[in-house]
Amino acid sequence: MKKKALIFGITGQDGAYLARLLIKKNYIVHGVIRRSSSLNTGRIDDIYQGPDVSKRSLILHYGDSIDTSSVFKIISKILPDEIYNLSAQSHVAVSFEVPEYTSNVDGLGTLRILEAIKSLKNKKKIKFYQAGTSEMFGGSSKGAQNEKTIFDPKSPYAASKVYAHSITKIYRDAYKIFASNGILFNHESPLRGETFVTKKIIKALTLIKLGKQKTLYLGNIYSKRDWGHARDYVEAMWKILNHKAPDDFVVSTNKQITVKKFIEIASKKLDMKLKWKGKGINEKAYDLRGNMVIKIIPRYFRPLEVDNLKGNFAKAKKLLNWEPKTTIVQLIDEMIAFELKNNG
Ligand code: NAP
Ligand code: F7E
Repeated sequence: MKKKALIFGITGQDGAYLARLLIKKNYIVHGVIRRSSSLNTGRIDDIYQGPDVSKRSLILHYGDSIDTSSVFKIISKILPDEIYNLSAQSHVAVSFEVPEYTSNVDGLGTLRILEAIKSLKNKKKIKFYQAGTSEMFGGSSKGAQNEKTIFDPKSPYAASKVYAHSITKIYRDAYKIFASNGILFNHESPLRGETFVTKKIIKALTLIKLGKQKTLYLGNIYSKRDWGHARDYVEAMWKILNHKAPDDFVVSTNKQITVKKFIEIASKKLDMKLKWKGKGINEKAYDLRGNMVIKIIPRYFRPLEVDNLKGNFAKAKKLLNWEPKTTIVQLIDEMIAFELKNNG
């Protein structure tokens, strides 16, 4: 019999890659989508199967992580083998604007799923994956961060994810549920949301190159991130749930660069020469004709910044035989090719 997986957050970047991976692995994939006034299924349109298709490998259900009844109903109806909780208000800066909503979805949303799994324990042993984040480390360490590094969240988003991480461990230990935490560092792709910095940079530089945009506005370009590819990271999620025991794993590339360095690699790839002038809030980048193409503005700075994230995936390598396959340069190439194809 085919395995059944249920993905909360299937319409997001990771959900779209994970659904493809699981279908390739012969799963029947169920996904939770939210009702929205404009279509939010763009990332999974190419794998969508209508109700007229017999023996579907992808089935979508309306629900919401803040709606306890829909969470219970969907899980008890499907009785999946594996649940991946990717649903989240995932934007760090936005979490300062909507802290209560973020905590409800990202924190309590996890608890709702765990409660459903617990109540169905005697009917089915359901494995659970929680999408944790390097943001939980926040300001905690100068060096590389691993599973033993102390959490020091710096945003409502990160605090909610620390709660979700802890409650997942608690349900694992107290109720013997196969519940695992991924602690994933930033991962990107052509499907990344438009307001995350990598996508914002690649899209804007491509449009500037094509003469369709004038200026890119950014915040702190000196923060350092450990950026990998979402395609590689969803493979780690599946390996985490298919490991012999539930556990917590850091997933990263073990390398970091600044946002500014990311801009420099991308602009070079696009054959755009940039000249930086000024410092701090007055820093700007100009093209060779003297046009200002990048400007730093206060709006994109956060009330608290996390400036140093770099992982150590040694445990995932050792126990899961997982390692990233895509380099930062390959990631940037792929993101540029996608923008050129869609905007050229
Ligand atoms: P994303 O693109 O923002 O996708 C988030 C998904 O959650 C979307 O499908 C969204 O639905 C759904 N969602 C939001 N609120 C919901 C609610 N109330 N009920 C049900 N679904 C809801 O995020 P991502 O980059 O794919 O990341 C996936 C998960 O990994 C998130 O939990 C994120 O916090 C975590 N994470 C991401 C990274 C990263 O670098 N990408 C790193 C570490 C951890 P709509 O499409 O309808 O908005
Ligand atoms: O910012 C700086 C910003 O929003 C990266 C989420 O997936 O990864 C993501 O969170 C850095 C930060 O990602 C702009 O201040 C400068 O230092 O792309 P980001 P994030 O905050 O690291 C983690 C692991 C998650 O779990 C989250 O869900 O770039 N930055 N200027 C900017 N960031 C944005 N968004 N926009 C700017 O204009």
